[in-house]
Amino acid sequence: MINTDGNIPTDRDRRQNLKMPLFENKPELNDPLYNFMKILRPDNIIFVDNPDFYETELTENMLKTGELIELNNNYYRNSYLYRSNPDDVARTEKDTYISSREEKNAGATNNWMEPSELKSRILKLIDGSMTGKNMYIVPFILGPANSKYSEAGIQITDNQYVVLNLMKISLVGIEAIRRIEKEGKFVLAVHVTGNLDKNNRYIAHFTDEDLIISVNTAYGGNALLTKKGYALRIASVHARDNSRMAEHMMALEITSPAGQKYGISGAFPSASGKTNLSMIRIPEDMPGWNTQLLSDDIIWMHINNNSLYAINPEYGFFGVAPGTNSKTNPNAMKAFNRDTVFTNTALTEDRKPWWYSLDNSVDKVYGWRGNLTDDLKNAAHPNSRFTTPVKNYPYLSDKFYDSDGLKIDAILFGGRRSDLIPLVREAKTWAQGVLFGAMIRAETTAATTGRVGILRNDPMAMIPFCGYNMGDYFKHWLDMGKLVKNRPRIFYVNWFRRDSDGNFMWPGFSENFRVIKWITERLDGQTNALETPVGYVPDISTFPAGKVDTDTLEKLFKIDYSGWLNELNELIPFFTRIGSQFPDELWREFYDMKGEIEKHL
Ligand code: OXD
Ligand code: MN
Repeated sequence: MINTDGNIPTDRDRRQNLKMPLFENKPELNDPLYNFMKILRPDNIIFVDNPDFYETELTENMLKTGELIELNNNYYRNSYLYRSNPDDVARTEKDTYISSREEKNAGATNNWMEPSELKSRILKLIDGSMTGKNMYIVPFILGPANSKYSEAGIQITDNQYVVLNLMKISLVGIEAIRRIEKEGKFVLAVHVTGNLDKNNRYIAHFTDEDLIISVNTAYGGNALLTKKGYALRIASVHARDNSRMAEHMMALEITSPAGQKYGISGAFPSASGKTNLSMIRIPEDMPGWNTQLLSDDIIWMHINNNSLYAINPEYGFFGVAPGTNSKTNPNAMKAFNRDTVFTNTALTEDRKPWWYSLDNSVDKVYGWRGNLTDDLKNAAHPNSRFTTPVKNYPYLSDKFYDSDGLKIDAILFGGRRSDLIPLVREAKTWAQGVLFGAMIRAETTAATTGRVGILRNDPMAMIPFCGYNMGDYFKHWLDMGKLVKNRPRIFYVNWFRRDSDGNFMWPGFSENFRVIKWITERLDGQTNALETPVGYVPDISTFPAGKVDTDTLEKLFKIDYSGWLNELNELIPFFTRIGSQFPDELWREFYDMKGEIEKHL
């Protein structure tokens, strides 16, 4: 079946029978692909060298089988709805493994299994699993095509939905093969749909071998392996070893009315407003300001000219649909009205994708499982998604295509917290900023399976995504601060404070830009802040608060010392669990902060 001579087919007639080798100049690069072909035994091998061609082809196939539903072309051009298996709708962290050779390199916050044990379990599940099916070989580049900071890899999969989504979120095509040949190495990501058995699901990262295998799931975060699997878990290991950073962050370029530019990045746990912030619209009373998106979810940072620069390893959004509307994120709506695959949203009778907060002018819709329903609140799945190419976004930074990327001046951390955490505060030093990131605890949402609304420790929003020991990761952050001369300043924001009646105290969305403006003033040394044990907080007399009254502002910036002491005490067991690799320097920062808080009690 596998023909080992001949060339790569690139046209329609030859596509169904890929002739190996894929790599002619470095034949040894073919070996891992051969190995998996022998195990998986597909009927056909399809090399996705030309995404435009395959986009049309796969869409046609999936419309014929009913897997895709064509949306109303008057409102959503070239866009489709896909309904997943109801047991496969979110990331499953219990099935996600960091299988490093040594257990201590995975650390206490990751699932670990010895690599040969994990492989033998997986091999039993995937042996012969592509017989009767096509195997798609999808080569990709993560990052700008011309950047030395980008990396290339190959995903293999038997799933057309996965290929279609990969082509929207990653730079797929033949150029990746050329890059891999030049670099002599690549990350291999193997995806097998299997029978979607949720009791035998694995998303396994062999971090010492640049190998990912995902089986019995087709959900985006588990199966689009260019995203969380490679761009975060594997890339965080590469970053650790190369004085770089791979972070679960949005990034945005801001231009002031005077033409001054600022690069801002931000890490927030899943579904805590990261996408909305990356696409923020400026309030109407702030003419002259501009924002342009670099990334909505992931960045890779490197040192350049003594500063930190960020590139975006992705080429598309895989965003949460519910909550998006013309008030919360009008810019996303401009991007996903074409070329988009919606997954598990509801559908209106006139074939538009739908979720409760989008519009309330309907009485019934088709729910995410296909049934006509008037239970509107539950009609879309809470983790339903849109997959849209970044190039559709109207306000994309030109740094997106730049080989060096965007210079980062400020890093934001944050999370959804209804009490205690001020609207914004600034770390006094880089090390204190690292502690800010390590201290993130946020209320959980629907992006992963499990309970919603409980507090979860999620340092740098990386708990589900760090490919190595969290203690070593903190150390890496501290070390990076020592290597970069012009360090970005670090801030912590919380848009989600509520009053005693449960109402939000800060209006959020566009209004968050006022906080960003304050941050730019801090970067320029234009505004004073008050020093507290938990960082600098704004002086409310000069804070650009918009319509929020002074009383509320005072509450938003008040430091509740006994609440903070409690917060720190609750962090101790979590930090302790990380174990001996938790850096002493970070413990010192922590106890300094605790000591300062105690002085106020
Ligand atoms: C995502 C996530 O899908 O963080 O981006 O869960
Ligand atoms: Mn994310």
